[in-house]
This record gives sequence, structure tokens and C-alpha cells, in this order.
Amino acid sequence: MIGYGFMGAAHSQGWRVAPRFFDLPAQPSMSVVVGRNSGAVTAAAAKWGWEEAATDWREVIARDDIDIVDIVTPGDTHAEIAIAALEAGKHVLCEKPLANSVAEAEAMTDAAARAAERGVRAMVGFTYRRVPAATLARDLVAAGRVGEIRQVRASYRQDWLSDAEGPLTWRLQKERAGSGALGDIGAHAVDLSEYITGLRLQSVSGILDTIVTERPLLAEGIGLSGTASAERGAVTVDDVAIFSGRYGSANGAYAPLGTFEATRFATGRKNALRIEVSGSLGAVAFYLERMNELDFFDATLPPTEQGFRKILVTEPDHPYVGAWWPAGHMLGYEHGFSHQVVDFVTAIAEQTQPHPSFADGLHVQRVLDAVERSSATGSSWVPIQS
Ligand code: SOE
Repeated sequence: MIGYGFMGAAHSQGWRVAPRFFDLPAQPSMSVVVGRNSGAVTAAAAKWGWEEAATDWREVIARDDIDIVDIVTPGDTHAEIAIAALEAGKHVLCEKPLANSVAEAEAMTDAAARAAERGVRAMVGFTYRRVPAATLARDLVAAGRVGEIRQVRASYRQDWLSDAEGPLTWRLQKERAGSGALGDIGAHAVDLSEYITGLRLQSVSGILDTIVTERPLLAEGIGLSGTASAERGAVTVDDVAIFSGRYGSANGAYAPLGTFEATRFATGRKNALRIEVSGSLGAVAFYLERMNELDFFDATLPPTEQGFRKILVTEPDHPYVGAWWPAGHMLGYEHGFSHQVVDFVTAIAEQTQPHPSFADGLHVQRVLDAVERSSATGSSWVPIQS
């Protein structure tokens, strides 16, 4: 695993726990974690259960005893590491968004296509696809339970930037993160809406805005808990992204519109990813802050019996749930990372293409890029290259 920040902790948990709860077709071992700061990465290895720590990722991906490379660094290094790892014949799991630009994502997708010819797999870490309630939403839509899709509402709202004196972390720097709320959390809303509906956005129109344009630089540390210095720097990414999109239609059906909001200034909203799909026969609504539930409306029932009902997604027959606790016991944020490991390792062992592929990640990158261009040109509709 290359990187050892917040996502490093989450992925380590996934690698460590998945083989203990699921019967995997191959057993991953947690060999090496890589980071630039030798002391810090050695401490991370000990804390999270990696056998070794190293400071040079190039040396590590050249090793014959490494089969999988998991990339959890900021976006500015994804392309270089992923392409090198795929060329070295390693299966690659890469955190979202796939890259910082469409050009990088295209190069990564080309490398993944070449590697696939040799049986080498690549996957992007849009982990929320693997929250059981989100997977169930997709299964219900795919089974026709909401009928023809008419409208999609997608939002991802957090508030961790509302303090205007919060430090200028890497997520606020375009050269490190690519974009702001748009790529960090809007990318999840785009991917999850497409996963649940089975549709792809064809065009978008949107606007980006930066609410706090200057913040204290970080004196020490890398994240929000780092200490602020007296010097200030410019925020070079969006704080808020608001956009609409038109999905392609399935089998000549109506091509629905979707509305999107991504913000880290929604005071009081902590990790509020919500996807609601309205159809001719019903509706589903997934809400990450209530991740063990799925709201389902069945419009085929007599009007006197209709109403959104809450499905508690904690039964052994629900996706992924049977491997965990007895019926009725809840799962949390970290379980999605185990499910990601299960699906990735299974695809490698069974020689199938895991989802989301790098091509799926490239598509999301093109959506993000189209929103940025729409905003820059005054919110015109921008088509998304397929
Ligand atoms: C911060 O906004 C963040 O950690 C994102 O980077 C993640 O992708 C999201 O899952 C939770 O919020």
C-alpha cells in the first residue's frame, strides 16, 4: 500500500479484516506500506499490521513478492504510480477520484487495458458502491422495482470547511487534489448515482464557487488536525459544486435529469451522501448517515398502503451482510473497505474485470471536467465524451 493517511487506515482495516470474515479464493498478506517519512510510515506499519515499511515505492513495485499495489496517496501521484505498477504486472486498486485530470485518467485507463490483456486487474476505490444498502438500491432498480427512471437527486454535503480559519490542507490545493468538493465528494455522488441507476451521464451544466478564498498555511501535520501557521495562502479549488446532468436512456426509455450538490460548507451535515431515484413504479433513497437503512416506495401497492418504508439492511440475505454478525446487527463506515477487498481479490482470482474499472473512473473524471468547463463558460451544457 502506497500512502498512509486517512485512506491508508481505512484500506488497512479492509485488508486485515476481509480475509477473517469472508471465504476468499486467495489469501492476501499485508506485506509493505510505503511513505516518504520513514519514522511515520514505520509507526503506521506497526499500528495497522503491515509486515514492513518502506520509503521508495519504485523499489517496492519492482519486487517479485508483491502482486497487488493499493494507492491511497493524494491525486497528484495516482497516475505515475498506477501506470508504473500496471506495467510491472501488479494488480492495482487506486483511490478515487482516479486522477487529477482527464489526460492522466486516459493514460491510466490505457495502461489498465494493456495490463488486462495479461490478466492484470485495475479498480477504482469508489467504496460506497459496497455499502450493503447502496448495493441493495441498485439491485432493486435493476430488478425493475422502481420502473422507468424519471429523476435522480444526488447530494454529498459535509461541513468540515465551515471554519474559515481551518488550515489549507492538500485537499484545498488544485495541484495536489485536482479539484475541491467536486472531485473529493461530488465524484462519489456521480459514481453512486450511476451505479444505482445503471445509467451514465451524457451532459452536464454547473457552477463552482469558492466561499473562503484564503486560509492559514499548515505549519505541521497534513490534515485538519495539523497546526496553522501565521502565514496565509490561497484556496485554489471549489468549496461548492452545484450541477445538473442528463443521463443516457436505457433501451429507448426516457433520459432522466439528475441534480447534484457537493459541498463542504453544509453547516451541520457531516457525511451526508444521499441518492434518491424516482421511477414510474416506485422510488429508492439511500442516505449514508443512515447507512444500515434503505428507503423504498412501492407505487404498485394500493394507495391506502403506500408510503416510503424503511428496509433495515441487516439481514443475512442482504448484499455482503451474511458474512458478518447475526441478523439485525449493524455495519459501519469501515465495512465498505472490506467488501472492496473481497470483490477485488475475487476478481483477481477468478480472472474477471472488477468494478468500478479505470474506464469507469475515467468517465467520472470526464464528468468532473465537464462541470468545471461549464462553470468557466457560464453554465452552458457540456457533453461528456464517451
Ligand atoms: C473528505 O471530504 C472525505 O474523506 C473524502 O475524501 C472521502 O472520499 C469521503 O468518503 C469522505 O470524506
